[in-house]
Amino acid sequence: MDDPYLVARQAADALRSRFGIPGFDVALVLGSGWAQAADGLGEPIDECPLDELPGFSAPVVAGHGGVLRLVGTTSGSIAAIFTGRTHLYEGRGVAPVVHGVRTAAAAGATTVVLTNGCGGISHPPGEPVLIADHINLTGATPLVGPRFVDLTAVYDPALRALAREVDPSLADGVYCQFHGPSYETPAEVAMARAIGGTLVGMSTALEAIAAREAGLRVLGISLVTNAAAGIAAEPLSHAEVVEAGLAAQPRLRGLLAGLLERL
Ligand code: 8IG
Repeated sequence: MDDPYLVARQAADALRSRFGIPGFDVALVLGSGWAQAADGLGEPIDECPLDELPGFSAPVVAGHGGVLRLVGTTSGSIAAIFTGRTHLYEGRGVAPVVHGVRTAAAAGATTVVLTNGCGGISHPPGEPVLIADHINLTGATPLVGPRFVDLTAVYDPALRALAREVDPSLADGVYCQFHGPSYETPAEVAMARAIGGTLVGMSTALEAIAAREAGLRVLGISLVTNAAAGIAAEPLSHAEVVEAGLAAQPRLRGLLAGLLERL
């Protein structure tokens, strides 16, 4: 990708002219298991395939959509819902992974809600978990050069409090981002636990870093779709991922609806 910040501004400009809006306020990125929960949220404004915007490509994972949907919220803001994301394991590099976040910032957004489906170390499948902090185990970063971004409070404490107004029983988690696409070995999960991780996944941390660089407020919410490897007796399957996502829909929907009313 050319200068990724420039491409993000181009994508934001393309959005503005395509939708005839000055920008949007909130970006919501939907991970595995979240698409249905976000269906019909807010007042629909417009949508377009992501790959028709500069710098975006079509998604590769079944169950990850590839649409940017604009909706109006009851608080009067405009939310942009990204129904899919690019993952590091696709091999296109880090810039495409964080392009949505940078585009949101260039389009005037102040807040990004990053959701994902992940493996649970100390949370059961079907549980949504507020990300309190992350550990970036990818060996990658979206930042190049002397960009010494402070990551003391990546996941905004005020936004986390807001999420708990909506759903007071939300647990806190520490999300470990692995490169993927293979799931972890049991030894890797044991390592993640030993260093303080409670969730394992393949997204979110790199996007959160780029979001903080751009000055966005970040909220991260994981849906535990499976026990991490070695935590439960059975091996992992994609079917299990899909099933746990379905069972959690009502709770996720309530959470997203409540958040959109407040952001
Ligand atoms: I859904 O168990 C989902 N995504 N790394 N590990 C990792 N990513 C995941 C997992 C998991 N489940």
